[in-house]
Amino acid sequence: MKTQKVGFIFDLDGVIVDTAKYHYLAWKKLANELGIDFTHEQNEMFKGVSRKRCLEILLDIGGIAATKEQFDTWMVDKNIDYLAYIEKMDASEILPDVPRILKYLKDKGMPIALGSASKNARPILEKVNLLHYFDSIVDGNSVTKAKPDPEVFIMAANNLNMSPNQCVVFEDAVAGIEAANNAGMVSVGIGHEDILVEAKYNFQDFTEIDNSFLDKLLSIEQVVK
Ligand code: B16
Ligand code: MG
Repeated sequence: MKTQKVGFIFDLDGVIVDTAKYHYLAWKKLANELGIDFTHEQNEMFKGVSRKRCLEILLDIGGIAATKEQFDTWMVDKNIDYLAYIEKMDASEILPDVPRILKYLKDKGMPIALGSASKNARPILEKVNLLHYFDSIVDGNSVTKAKPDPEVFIMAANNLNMSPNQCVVFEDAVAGIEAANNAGMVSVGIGHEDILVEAKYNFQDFTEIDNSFLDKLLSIEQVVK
């Protein structure tokens, strides 16, 4: 099969590792301190969303009006708790078959980037020992606009020297799939297809992605539309 160079952009939380459970525990602790109940269902709204936006949503849920100082303090408090969980992470927390996919693409010489809303993306990739696969890291420290704005993925494509229509994005959040589509990239949803309805392709997880699907993405007719 004829192959071309394709840029592969991975989201972090929910795609490479399940850090949502740690975000949840840290947000729940803060919520409870503020007298707010915070459920797993509500945590769904936080996936792929920036830390600042998460706190705004949480305060809305609790009907709490915060001063700027309180807001900033709570952002820091939440992150300190979250980082305590991250500190204990290791390679056992990588989601199934992610290393297989990264290795396959790397061996084929494909450029690989991270496109995440998290400001903690780099230390997490270091902790789970996957940082070396990535040619570029675009994260919450680099972007000004949150998904579904395509900024994060466009920046990743630029860093990889690829045009958007030569890039594939793996995402678990609705806003992330929208961002990939808005960027003019091929979106691959990782998660429930009834939630990620806008994704061009959908898989429950990476164990469902075989080499022939990756090869299909590497064939000129399939990727560039
Ligand atoms: P941080 P992703 C996102 O990661 C998480 O899904 C979201 O829940 C979190 O609020 C956001 O990162 C910011 O994370 O507090 O570490 O900066 O899915 O975009 O990789
Ligand atoms: Mg995600």
